[in-house]
Amino acid sequence: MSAQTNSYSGKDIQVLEGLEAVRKRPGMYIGSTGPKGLHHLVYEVVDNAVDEALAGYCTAVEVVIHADDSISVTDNGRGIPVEKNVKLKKSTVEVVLTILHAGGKFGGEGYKVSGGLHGVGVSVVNALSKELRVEVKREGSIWMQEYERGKPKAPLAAIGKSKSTGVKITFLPDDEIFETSAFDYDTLATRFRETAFLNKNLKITLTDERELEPRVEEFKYAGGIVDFVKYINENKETIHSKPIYFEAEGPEGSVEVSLQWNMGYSDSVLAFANNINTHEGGTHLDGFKNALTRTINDYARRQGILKEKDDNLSGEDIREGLAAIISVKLRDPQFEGQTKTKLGNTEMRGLVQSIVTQGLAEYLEEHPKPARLIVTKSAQAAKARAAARKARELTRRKGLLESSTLPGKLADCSIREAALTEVYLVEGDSAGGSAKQARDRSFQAILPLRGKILNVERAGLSRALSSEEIQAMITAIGTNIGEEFDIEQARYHKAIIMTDADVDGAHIRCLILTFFYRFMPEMIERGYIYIAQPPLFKITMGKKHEYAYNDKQLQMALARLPEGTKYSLQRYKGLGEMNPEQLWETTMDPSKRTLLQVTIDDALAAEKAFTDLMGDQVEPRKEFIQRHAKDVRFLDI
Ligand code: 0RA
Repeated sequence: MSAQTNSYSGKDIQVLEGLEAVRKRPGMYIGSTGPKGLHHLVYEVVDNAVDEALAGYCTAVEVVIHADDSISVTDNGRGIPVEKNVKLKKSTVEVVLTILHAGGKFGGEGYKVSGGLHGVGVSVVNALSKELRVEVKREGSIWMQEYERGKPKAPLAAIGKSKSTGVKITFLPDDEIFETSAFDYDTLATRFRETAFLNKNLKITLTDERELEPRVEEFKYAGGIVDFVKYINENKETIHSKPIYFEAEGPEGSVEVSLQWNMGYSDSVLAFANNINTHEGGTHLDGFKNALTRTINDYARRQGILKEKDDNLSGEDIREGLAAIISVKLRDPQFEGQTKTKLGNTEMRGLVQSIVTQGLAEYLEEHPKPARLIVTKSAQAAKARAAARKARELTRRKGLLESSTLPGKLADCSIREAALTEVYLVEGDSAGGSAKQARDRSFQAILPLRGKILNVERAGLSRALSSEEIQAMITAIGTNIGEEFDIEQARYHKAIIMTDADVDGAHIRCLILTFFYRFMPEMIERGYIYIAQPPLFKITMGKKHEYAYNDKQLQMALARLPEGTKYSLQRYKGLGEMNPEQLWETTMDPSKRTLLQVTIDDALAAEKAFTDLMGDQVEPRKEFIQRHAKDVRFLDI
């Protein structure tokens, strides 16, 4: 991205709204006050730094999760202007941090929304933080100001000298606002990895100081979205060794596309607009799909691989096994759709379509070997799809997927109102048995799943459907799948995955998430999928007891004990070790339990972890186990 040369001063900031509204209705600004909203605070600040990178001024962003779950974000951008805003009689820094939408980037210059749920601005983060400290390096000095729940403690003041520029924002989310304070390392890492892929050469580091030994990861990709595609196809057998890449810039904005086919059955086509993952698609994705289908069919006919009498290959067949990233940047993105993640700008359809048509046609001409493989694979996919359709019709005729024949293993609940009910997908029959005894049968259903359910990624659709466990899940949930999927038929609005806290459990959780991601993505998009959080430890002190859900909680609980107190410690290796009362009390009672709501990004990460595990290579499997080493200590070796 080329640097913008316009200068900027305090008076340009427009004044829109105060912060009271944000504290009153936080959900309106950050979506929720649960874990999702909590993490959005970090994204909002990081996205401001990424905006600086997009404008050509920032090369590095550092994110630190501190021991108390406060967050620091440091960048080396231009810094926030420090001079007094004449009208408002305060520094521009204070204006940016206390007035809604005062990002100062609405002049029509640059790409203004790089991300953030609603691109609401750092003032929202300030409003929802118990404490916030901003440090700005600019004009030769270091400037500092502190806030409490959005209110400045004192005006901006110089506290030292510096020749460089940049911003450091440290904030502690307000526990009066948020239901939870714990940041999830993997959620943040996944997001920053994605941001780094989308912004070639931008370095993002993530440090977790909550561990005894701080964990640090650096995300920086010289290949940008080409590296993203390689990452998706890592550990998969690919059809051509190098991802295809093309880019173009026009008055409409800029487009980058990278794609590579693998030997698998499913596609991973991700479209972004100004770094926002447009889950609902939109004009850029339409343009891509149109061009892909047309270009491959044209080529297949010209080469005589498709005969005159043959039907065209369908888009779906062509996209089988395709990993692709489409990233567009535009000045005034219009986000539409239920979750505001569908790009509406019509000019993008034509731009993407013409670039992909031209780039792909050229690639096919110049690379006849992979070109032929790609077309042959699509033709095979078409055949397999026809066979799968037949298999599905057969299965349906047998009534296997109808909700009228609920699986025998399902212990259903008595209430029929889906919005009020939940189903626990439980690993293993013994834990399933405990869960059945523990549950509140009026609204909680239990479906025990035996061992490892079928690998839906590798098995084609028709084989997956012949798995008893998969059939049980589909019929219990009631929505059907694929083209027949109907969210209105969902029998529960919560499907809660409950697995052991060990490597096998993590593996099975990945499998179930992959299943939802591939067969029922809308269940995830609607927020219907959750992960149960069983405790890892029970601390018993005489007649009293307490549970700990992670190492940190255990340490804190032990530290709280009065000196000399005798206690015993039980480590849970699996759900089966808890009796029904314990299971209810710790994991199933809605008034006490914590559930993690699954996002599409989580599912994507799960699928990735999953292919790593299932691949033929040993290295990624070893890595997964090392990453889950905490759980591995429970393995009986
Ligand atoms: C207002 C105006 C300008 C930059 C920023 C705000 C800014 C905000 C944040 C938040 C985190 N890091 C940031 N870096 C910059 C433009 C400054 C100019 O024109 O010099």
